[in-house]
Amino acid sequence: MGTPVNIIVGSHVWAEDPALTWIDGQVTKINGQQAEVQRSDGKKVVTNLSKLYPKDMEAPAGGVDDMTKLSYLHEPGVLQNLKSRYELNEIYTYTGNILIAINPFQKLPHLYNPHMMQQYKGAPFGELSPHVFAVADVAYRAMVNERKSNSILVSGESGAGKTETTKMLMQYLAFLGGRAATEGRTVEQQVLESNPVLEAFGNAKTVRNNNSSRFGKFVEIQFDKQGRISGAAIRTYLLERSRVCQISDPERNYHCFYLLCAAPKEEIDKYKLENPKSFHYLNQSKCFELVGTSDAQEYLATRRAMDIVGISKTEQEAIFRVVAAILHLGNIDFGKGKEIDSSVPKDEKAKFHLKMAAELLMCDPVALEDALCKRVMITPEEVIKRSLDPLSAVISRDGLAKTIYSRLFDWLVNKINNSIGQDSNSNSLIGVLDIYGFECFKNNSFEQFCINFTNEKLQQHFNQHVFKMEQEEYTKEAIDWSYIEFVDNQDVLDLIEKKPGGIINLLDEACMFPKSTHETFSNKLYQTFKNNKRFVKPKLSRTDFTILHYAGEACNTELSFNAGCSLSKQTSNLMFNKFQVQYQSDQFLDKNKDYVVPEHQDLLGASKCSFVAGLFPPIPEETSKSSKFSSIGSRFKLQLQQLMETLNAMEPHYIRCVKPNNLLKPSVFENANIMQQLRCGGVLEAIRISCAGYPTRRPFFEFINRFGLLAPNVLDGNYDEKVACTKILEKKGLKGFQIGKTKVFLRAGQMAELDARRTEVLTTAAKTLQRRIRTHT
Ligand code: AD9
Ligand code: MG
Repeated sequence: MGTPVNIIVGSHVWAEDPALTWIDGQVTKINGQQAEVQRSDGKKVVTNLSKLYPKDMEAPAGGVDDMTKLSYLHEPGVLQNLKSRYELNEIYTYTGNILIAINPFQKLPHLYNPHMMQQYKGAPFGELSPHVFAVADVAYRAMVNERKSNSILVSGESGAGKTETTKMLMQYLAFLGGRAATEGRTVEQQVLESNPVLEAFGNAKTVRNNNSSRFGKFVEIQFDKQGRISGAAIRTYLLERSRVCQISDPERNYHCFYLLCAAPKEEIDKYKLENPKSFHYLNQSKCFELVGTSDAQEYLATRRAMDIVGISKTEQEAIFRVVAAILHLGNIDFGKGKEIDSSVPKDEKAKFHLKMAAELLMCDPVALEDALCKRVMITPEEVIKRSLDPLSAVISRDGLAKTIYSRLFDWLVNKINNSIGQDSNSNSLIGVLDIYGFECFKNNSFEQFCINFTNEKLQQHFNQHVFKMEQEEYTKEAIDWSYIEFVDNQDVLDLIEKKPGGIINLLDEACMFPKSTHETFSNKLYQTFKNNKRFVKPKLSRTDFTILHYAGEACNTELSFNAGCSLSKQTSNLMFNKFQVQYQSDQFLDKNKDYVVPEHQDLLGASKCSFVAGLFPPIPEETSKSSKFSSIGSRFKLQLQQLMETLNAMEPHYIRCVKPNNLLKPSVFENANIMQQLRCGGVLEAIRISCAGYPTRRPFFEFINRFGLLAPNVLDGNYDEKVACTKILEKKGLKGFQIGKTKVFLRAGQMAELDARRTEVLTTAAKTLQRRIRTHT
């Protein structure tokens, strides 16, 4: 599809530029398909006409608050709009019903104060400036009025602002659904305070974000019949376990470790803690402090939040004791033992840390040493104790640390859920999803595989909702509609999760077969998927594999849509290969195995501290025999399936967070970077839909009930509903609407227009009535 408006000499246009993505200019000459453009930076270029986009010279300087209001809807127009708004600190913009939020990387308190909340309460969507509060308000009102559950899905890449957005949503929902100040802790307070607790244990500084969530989260807030918060459930997904033992500069381990090292002196003394620099799990990176935050203060704040969510002082003591134990555990170095291939704590220092770890975990130090340095082998003939060499002992130690930590995190989530309480009577929920976006790094392992799998799932949900629902509805109603094609990602999902034969399934098989290696696993993948369009074996590797993910592709397809909108692939050759993610398979097998060494299980299950022992409940006989291995991949797949089922029963609202730069700095707007995110998040697709479609629809009778008073004579005697609706609309001079089989379909903004007319009529009628009453009395 070509450009929407003819480009002639003198036209103001956007031209492609490798560095800036687009730059504006004016056409000075046209020769066949070639145009000469005088760019605003002084350069003159010759380019193909089809690569130019008209620039809207009438566009308001400060941009428009909804992309669907742009006169020329194309990629440069969208980008320019976001940019001009961002310069004025207008970080929110709608695309129809989707909210785009660009991270300001600076505090904007005026946006989130109680006065703002009050303003958004009950305000019609679109009346006030775009805002997260407006999205939460729509979800809340839909829930109260229609008794239907709603979900708000927040997505975006690392550091884009998902978690901050989620917190704001929760704050606003607590404001709407909170109770008048009552004695003690309220449910909404507990819901809000669960955030700092989970962040202390599940967030860490990464290269991309100083407070990066290393787990996915779905919070379901339950409401009673009066619309008051009556309970909540928090589900978490896939905490990054490797971080506990392994970090690289300039990242940090989970916040809680540093917070504890900055705790008041009594605690430091009690746990024999020192400077974070002295702990192996922390000093693999040179970064110990976060600029602008005080770990000592955060420690106290976390403790306070724990009080509020209902974690008792005794439990808090046990939690931090376990955190301290993990730090000591990490400092147990091993040296060679007397026997061949055996290991012992290396020196006095290692022995001290072993003793400390055992003391804090309240287990026997000799048993701890054995659990780290030895393995029990059960053969049909006998039970043998085998020694581990120092390297294997380190792996064993790190395995123990990771298991303890992830169990601790799960305990916290469980505790918070139990303490807030579930309202089993509630059938009105608002679910808020804060989950990692697509990831593609230099090295991509099992974690990226799972994260990208999640995003494929969510992308399908988004597609199905935005695209399929629209199409199905239009088809059902026999509406004249130029069909929008979209690329379905079912094939990528099949590749990953199909049973039998998908990657997760093959990985599980490999994990169950003792002789498998990552080479045999990769070979199996190559054979199985050699003809799969979504799967590539990279030329220069014998164990990597590449998946062609959905994200980039959607924009590679030329789409057709109604006049007035123009977005096509012609300018979309930027950075697509980002979503051909190449995975390194070498750790897939290990990372997929959720297997607690029986020695570790026995050791901690026998801890004298009931909290620690509780983290390692006895495994039922049958399961311990039948399946030594439980698959993280399959469990995650199941969790995602459940999440999708939950989401499918809810009315979704989407917030797309965008990270304007990788410097994490305010006021830096990187064009190509942002464009890429808009493409991958489906924002451009959604714009097409919004613009081409009919966002508002009402059944005939509802429409007549509401707007019949605009043309009372149409409703005289026996009337045909469909004809009546048409007449009402025509009488008000509206154009471009569609009449389906059972419903009226309105273009964006038309509903508001009709509502305004209706308000006018009602006000006039009320005044007349008042006047009559006055003259009578
Ligand atoms: V990750 O996938 O968990 O690594 P998120 O969650 O998308 O990531 P986060 O919400 O943590 O990003 O935001 C990153 C940082 O951006 C925050 O720590 C804030 O410093 C900053 N931020 C984000 N949103 C806002 C905002 N609305 N106002 C001010 C913000 N600062
Ligand atoms: Mg986050």
